Amino acid sequence: MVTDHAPIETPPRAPSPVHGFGTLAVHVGSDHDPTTGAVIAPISLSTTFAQSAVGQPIGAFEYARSSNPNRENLEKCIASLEKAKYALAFSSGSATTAIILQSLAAGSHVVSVSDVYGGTHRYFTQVASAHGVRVTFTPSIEVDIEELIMPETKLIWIETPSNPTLSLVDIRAVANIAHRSGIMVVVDNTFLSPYIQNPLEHGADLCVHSVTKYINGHSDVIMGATAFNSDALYERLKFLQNAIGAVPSAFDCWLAHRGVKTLHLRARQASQNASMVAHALEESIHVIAVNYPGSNSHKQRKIAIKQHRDGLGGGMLSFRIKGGKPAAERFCQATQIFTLAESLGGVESLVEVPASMTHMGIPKEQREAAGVFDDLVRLSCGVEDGVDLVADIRQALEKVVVATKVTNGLANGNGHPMSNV
Ligand code: P1T
Repeated sequence: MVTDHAPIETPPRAPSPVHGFGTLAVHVGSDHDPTTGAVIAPISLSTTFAQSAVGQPIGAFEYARSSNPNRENLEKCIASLEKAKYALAFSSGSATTAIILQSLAAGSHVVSVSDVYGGTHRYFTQVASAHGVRVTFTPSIEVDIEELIMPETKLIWIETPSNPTLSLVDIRAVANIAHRSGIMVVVDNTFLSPYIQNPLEHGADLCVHSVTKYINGHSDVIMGATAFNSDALYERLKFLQNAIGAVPSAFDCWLAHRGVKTLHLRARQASQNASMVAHALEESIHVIAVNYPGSNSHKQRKIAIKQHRDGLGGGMLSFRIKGGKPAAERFCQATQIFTLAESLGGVESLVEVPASMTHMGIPKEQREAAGVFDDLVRLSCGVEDGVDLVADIRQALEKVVVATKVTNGLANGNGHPMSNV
């Protein structure tokens, strides 16, 4: 297009660490377009970029698997929010996990917390071994890390809070021990988002996200990312990003970048809602136990206070319902605002039964050792009105109790409904 206008001079908009989270979320990687002044970046669909001479691209880009303007903008933004030097985006959270594991040499050993996302467990137990990486799981990593470390141990994998029991790990305590032996610590920060926790500030070497969840926040993108400070890691992971090619599309990067601009608002609201729901569940006679790191009843509340922004608990919680697996399943069908579905971290509230859904692939014995019983219900609180979510939970609990009474009455064959809840 021929234009009379000279490129618009954009004032320096360099993000600075002195800016707060919301300012960084809105502005980093979001420079005005230098030729049109567009406030929002266009979606760069081109797969390839012209070169003026062989090996001399006109701009900063060559081929879109290697890098793309939208991906670069999003990566810059995620890096700033995780207080990291670098971030790299991948086609899913699972691809991010796979690439970090593949960056290890054959023969390497990994120590992981037992309570991890079912897909992470599946990769560790069924895929990593194929390229010579062995994983040992532990339910109490702060206690037994020293005895689990071997000469071949190269990585410690932590999920804090864990999916789905919301157990916490003291990142600093583990990192101090790991670093003495030159071992890297990875923290999957998906459940809290960078708004509530920045693992690198607590000593982690890499922070991992399923961007699919809070960072994108609108349940319409599958993506993953990792953030870190090491130049050597950047070289290695950037190489693997291109060599393996598990990269997100430009459109998805654009969507996730739009989504992350409101992360601070969504995370605060989701956390406030989860806290209200956790309180209501704790008061209910139909509930055995509630796992919510924002509650004073959480057994590791002190870690939450140390590691989470303002001690916030985040938008995720889980609870054991009285009446076993049937009650858990009925509860998920009885909610009217919470949708029965896998995933989490979107603006809409979701409910699921991990033992039968997201964590079904983990053998029952191992699952239960990590606290994932058949009666465990997981909630992802969205950004709806908290009072409506509480009312929805209460009515669903009541419905389950009535259904349980009727079922038990019939099962007894005595015509007199009996409650075991
Ligand atoms: O779905 P994907 O973007 O590949 O992310 C995988 C992943 C990694 N880490 C954690 C802590 C996760 O929760 C997930 C995905 N979890 C779900 C789909 C779920 O419903 O728990």
